[in-house]
Amino acid sequence: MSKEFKRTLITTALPYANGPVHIGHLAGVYVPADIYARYLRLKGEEVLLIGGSDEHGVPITIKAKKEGVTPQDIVDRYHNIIKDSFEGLGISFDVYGRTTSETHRKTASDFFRRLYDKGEFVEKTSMQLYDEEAGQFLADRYVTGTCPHCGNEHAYGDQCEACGTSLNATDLINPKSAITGNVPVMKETSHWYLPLDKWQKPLEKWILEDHKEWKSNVYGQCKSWLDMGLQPRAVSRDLDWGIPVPVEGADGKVLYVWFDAPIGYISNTIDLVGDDYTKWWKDPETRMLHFIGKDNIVFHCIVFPAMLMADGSFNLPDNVPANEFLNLEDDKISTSRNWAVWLHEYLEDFPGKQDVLRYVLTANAPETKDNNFTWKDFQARNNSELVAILGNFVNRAVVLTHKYFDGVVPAAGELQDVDNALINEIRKLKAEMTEALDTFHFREALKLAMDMARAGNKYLQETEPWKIAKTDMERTATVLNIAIQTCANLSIAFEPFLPFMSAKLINMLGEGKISWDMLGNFDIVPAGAKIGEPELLFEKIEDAPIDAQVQKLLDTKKANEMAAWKPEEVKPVCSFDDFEKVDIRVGKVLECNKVKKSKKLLQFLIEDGMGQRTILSGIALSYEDPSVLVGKEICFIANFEPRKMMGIESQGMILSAVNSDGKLVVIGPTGPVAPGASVG
Ligand code: B3M
Ligand code: ZN
Repeated sequence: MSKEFKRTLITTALPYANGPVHIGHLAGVYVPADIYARYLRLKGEEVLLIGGSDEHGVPITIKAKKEGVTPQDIVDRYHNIIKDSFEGLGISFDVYGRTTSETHRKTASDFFRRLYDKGEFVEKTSMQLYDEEAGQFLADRYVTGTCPHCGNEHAYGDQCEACGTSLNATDLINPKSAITGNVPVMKETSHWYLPLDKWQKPLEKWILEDHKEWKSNVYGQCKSWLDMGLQPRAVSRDLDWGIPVPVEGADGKVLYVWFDAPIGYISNTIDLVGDDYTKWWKDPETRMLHFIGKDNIVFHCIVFPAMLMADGSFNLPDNVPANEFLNLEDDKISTSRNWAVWLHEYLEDFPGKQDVLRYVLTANAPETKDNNFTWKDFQARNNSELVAILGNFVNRAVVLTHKYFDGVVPAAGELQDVDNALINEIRKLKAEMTEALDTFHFREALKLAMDMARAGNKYLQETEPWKIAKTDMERTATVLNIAIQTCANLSIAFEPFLPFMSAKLINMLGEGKISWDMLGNFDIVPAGAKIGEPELLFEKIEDAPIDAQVQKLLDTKKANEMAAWKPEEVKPVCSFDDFEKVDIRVGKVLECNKVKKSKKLLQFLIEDGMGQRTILSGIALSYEDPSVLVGKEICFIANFEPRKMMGIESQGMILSAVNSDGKLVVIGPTGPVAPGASVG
């Protein structure tokens, strides 16, 4: 932190309310923001965690059109799903608003009008893409085409997801309407532009000189934008879904979603604290942080700050700790391909296991580079870290205290080296954790918290209270007192990460209010206090629920492949005479076996009406058990030139077709036909 601040305003990217949230959103934005907010609250700092749904823009209208419902229906549905699932995971928003609220309409509208009145916009008439069939201008995701920077053929009119470049619809090569698939025409329209070029110098100073401490992925993206030179950006659109441009004669024009959405952070603050919002947005002693994913960097570091600079009365963000992306089972998470773990489904499938997901997503957080989530890793981290290290330590400490002291925390006597070593270790880890949390290194901080539990286990291993209890109750009392204080330390250290576990532990130990200051203390639970019955903090996850999740993903992959499957193109015309040359017959399979030493070949013995013949076919990989074909009637080419393979002569060719899995399926008549019958 470069400056002393009195309070912190934390914003989290407003997810589009066109679908539920998935683990990629969580790992990139919401879990880290929640960890940080909880950490600051533990430190007793004044903090607000602001969230909400982004309910305007083309992603919403496209989804509505697809389903044949109104955009309002879509946002009502998903806003509630998203809000409930965040709550279910313990994301501790102080407010979770929506950009269709009246407060937001007014706040965004007034913001635009202030800038308009100050002459901060340039009104420009230009040629834009227009879909004549749909009767609509095409901007943002209404148009796809080839990215001029990287050649990705599926770039959107506002952004290329392959290279991350932010685009104008007219930049796309070979543009196509996402509504009708038509090639758009050019039509004149006028819009208001925010001249980002005007803010180039102040932005360069603010980011490149004054915020060298920003994460290198964020700083680097900003630098490359600034180096390219900023261009004016349109802040209005020709759409019927959004906040109307508050200027006379602007009928049919709404604010560009990326103009209104970040103002949503302000509106949601107003919804929470009313006029007091100025304290959070305008007092220079307030620090603002934007938690976002890497695809939103330019909007939060360049466009929104330029809007704030143009207004002149708001604070700029102090930091934008953006994350990279999380992949799922080595594949890019995708809403449209349904390749995701959806939060609301996770909460249903794994009730009471919110902390497991929070743990795994933090341990694999894509802080510096893209990272990967796999269900096997999820299971392993639960079983070998949460259960075997953290849960095991707490359970042993609590069970032993019950066993030897009836659950009453014994008083500690004189400390020995081993005791002091543990205390010092926990204090050292606290200092390292604090440093990691202050610099947004949440993975590292979580690892250090787990090291505290590891130190606790090592301590019990070294002191063996179950052995000394046989001879020395005084020493046992000291060891278990320290073990219980270590548990109390864990309830604090883990609170930002695993709030459900922490609440359970605090309750079990009968702790009062906890704070970050107390971390490192060894008198948190007073001697003489009665602690609760031991309760397991985590339970082992067996293979079955994990296999079920993996199967769900395999099913998705299959469904996607089927949807993407297209028949081959029809070959050039074949004359009747040509066709007549091919003698296709029905045969009955008498025997069918794999050919020894060949992976691909099956050997058929066919009854062909005239006798029997052997045919080899390269379909063994598609038939694990070739005997299923015995007795079946199949079609084969009877006059196919005989060929020798693996020392066996093949007298014909079995007909087969490829299914969507790429497997070959043998073709036969649909009713009884005598062997030898001609097909034609
Ligand atoms: N809704 C984009 C997104 O969901 C956008 C973020 C707005 S933050 C003000 O990635
Ligand atoms: Zn690109």
